[in-house]
Amino acid sequence: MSTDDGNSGAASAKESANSGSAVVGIVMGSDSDWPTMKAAAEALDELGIDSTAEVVSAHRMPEDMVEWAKTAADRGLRVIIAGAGGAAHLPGMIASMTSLPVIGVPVPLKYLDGMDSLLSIVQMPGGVPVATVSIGGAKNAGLLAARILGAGDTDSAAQIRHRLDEHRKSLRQVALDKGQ
Ligand code: RP5
Repeated sequence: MSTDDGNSGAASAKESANSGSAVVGIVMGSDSDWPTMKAAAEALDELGIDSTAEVVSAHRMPEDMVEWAKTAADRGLRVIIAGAGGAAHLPGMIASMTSLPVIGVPVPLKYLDGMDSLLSIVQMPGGVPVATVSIGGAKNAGLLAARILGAGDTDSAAQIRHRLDEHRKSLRQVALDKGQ
């Protein structure tokens, strides 16, 4: 999936998603979330994992959200990354309608520095889990999705684990470079 710097990224990503090869579904409440959420797509791209990105607002298009969530597994998705800001109900609502793992990304908005998004996403009632990353932590959401996909017993899971191993090793050099 290609990514760009503009807010149109989610829309163009949606077109590329229709190939049917995506195993990670990235969903967000607004195109304005894309500058934050694209880091998840980039992390997955670097690991060779196909993803799709779409705008599906919990509040502005609830019927679309229900359809998207209920059909996610049948469309081939295996992990969902859901990002939203403010009254961020999207990840929890998605998790209530699928048994796929859902990773929530609190998107920071102009007011409250993303604390509202974080608390909306992280405080799920028992029984409906959402794995919440840090405020704006879309990169880690992508990496966590990869770890979930890499936990299986298949050859493709082993390949993902190998790429994640290489990525982890590369972090040492990143730390050393930052110290210079
Ligand atoms: C949320 O409202 C979206 O996830 C977004 O973070 C926020 C603002 O949306 P826009 O007004 O920018 O479309 O539902």
